[in-house]
Amino acid sequence: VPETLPFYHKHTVGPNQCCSYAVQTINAPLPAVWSVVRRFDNPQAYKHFLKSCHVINGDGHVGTLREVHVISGLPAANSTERLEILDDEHHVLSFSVIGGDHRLNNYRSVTTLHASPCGTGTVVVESYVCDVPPGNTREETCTFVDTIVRCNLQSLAQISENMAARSNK
Ligand code: A8S
Repeated sequence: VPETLPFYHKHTVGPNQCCSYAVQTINAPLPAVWSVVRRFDNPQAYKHFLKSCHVINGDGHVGTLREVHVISGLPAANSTERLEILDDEHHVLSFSVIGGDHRLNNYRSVTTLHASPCGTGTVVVESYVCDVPPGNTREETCTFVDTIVRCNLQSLAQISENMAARSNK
């Protein structure tokens, strides 16, 4: 594990915030996984709760803003998000939620990719912090966010593994 990992996943957590993380092993080479994750303008490629994304300001570098629209059935409509870290060398992407119609205020996540210690796979670590919304407990909030993050990472795994399988033919 590179020493950048603990650094990037250390969040400052306020008294009314929750914080957690998820880990996903992917049976595909790191460059394939990174090519999907690094596209701040195209999160809906693997985040299936999103139906669209528009870059409102920026060119894909740090500071770029996007607005995502969420599929129906969730307690949210849209979210405005800012790219905080895009590190192509260490494979780190971070964004923060700066507005929108939803209940996850001050959401911030950090995603790091690591070449699997054995074989050609990739390990993805995604940590997050966000406010606990009024009327919910910390546990409820974590459960809600964990569900979204785990679904996203499973879908990322599937897409990357399909890409890797195709390029091996
Ligand atoms: C991500 C992670 C999360 C996205 C959440 C947790 C969100 O886009 C959805 C529902 C909400 O209630 C909040 O990496 C928000 O995108 C799917 C709109 C922010």
